[in-house]
Amino acid sequence: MNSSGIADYSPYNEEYGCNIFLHEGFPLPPGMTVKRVKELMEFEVRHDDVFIVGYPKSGTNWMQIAVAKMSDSWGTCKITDNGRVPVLELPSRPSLEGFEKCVDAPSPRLIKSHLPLKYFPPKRAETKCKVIYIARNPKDVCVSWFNMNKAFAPINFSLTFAEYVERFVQGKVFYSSYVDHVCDWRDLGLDDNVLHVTYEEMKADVVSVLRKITKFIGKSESNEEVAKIAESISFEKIKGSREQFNAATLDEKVSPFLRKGIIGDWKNHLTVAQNELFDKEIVEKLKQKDVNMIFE
Ligand code: PPS
Repeated sequence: MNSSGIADYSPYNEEYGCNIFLHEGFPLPPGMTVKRVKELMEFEVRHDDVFIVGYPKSGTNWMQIAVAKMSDSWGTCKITDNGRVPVLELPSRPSLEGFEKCVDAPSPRLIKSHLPLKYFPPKRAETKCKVIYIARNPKDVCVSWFNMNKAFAPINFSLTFAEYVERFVQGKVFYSSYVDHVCDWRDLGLDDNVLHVTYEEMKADVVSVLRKITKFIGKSESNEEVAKIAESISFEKIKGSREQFNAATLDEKVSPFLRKGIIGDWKNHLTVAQNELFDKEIVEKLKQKDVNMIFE
């Protein structure tokens, strides 16, 4: 293990342009291991667990801060050093609460994950646990994630934006294909205890989304309390309290973790050709599955 906590057994991979852990060819973040995958397959999901799940850079931290504020009794937040929500699949390290904190935590647990359905603990389906799945349009996700990869020194990221876009549309990035991630989770609905929300909905009307969530997780927040939470998690407010975020050690001079927080930043980055590639390889495939995203 090197000083960053990134495992040495996730070596640099030329094709991916960074350190990466490939599980039977499937790209997972460095720090994950064969042992961790096995642990996830056996992870004891509890009936009162609430999971926040989303492809990276979809607004999962924003969501976790909101949901954490909906109750004082989340066991996971209590046992973390600073009340943050642990990330299921990642190893705990000084800058990030991970798997070990999830296992140890008393109920009810609030847990975050970026895992695609096929790596998510299968015991989910046997319990009444709840999953809030947050999706964000893939063009903004790609821009946001490129910037985070650049700022995360331990992964030795070496790609230009153009090279990253090519890999993103092919699913050759951490957690693999955006389309598969969103569509596989989208196959599950309220009957499976999965609530779907989007980053763009949160931007348009955060109060409505939070009301939907309180109902879903069975909290009886008043309209006034929901409005108060909404106000306290605005981009400007939480940018000023970075410690609430469970994010890896980033060189924030390269790119801040709370970067822009807007819809449509992709327009400042994608060329016409790259935009067409996105439309062909991602947007069309999503539409075929009835998944329509908001891009501006
Ligand atoms: S991570 O690292 O994968 O867990 O990132 P995640 O938290 O899922 O997504 C990070 C992006 O969400 C933006 N963000 C917000 N946008 C609007 N309002 C609020 N309150 C907010 N909080 C976080 C964050 O800035 C990242 O997007 P970009 O486009 O990079 O700014």
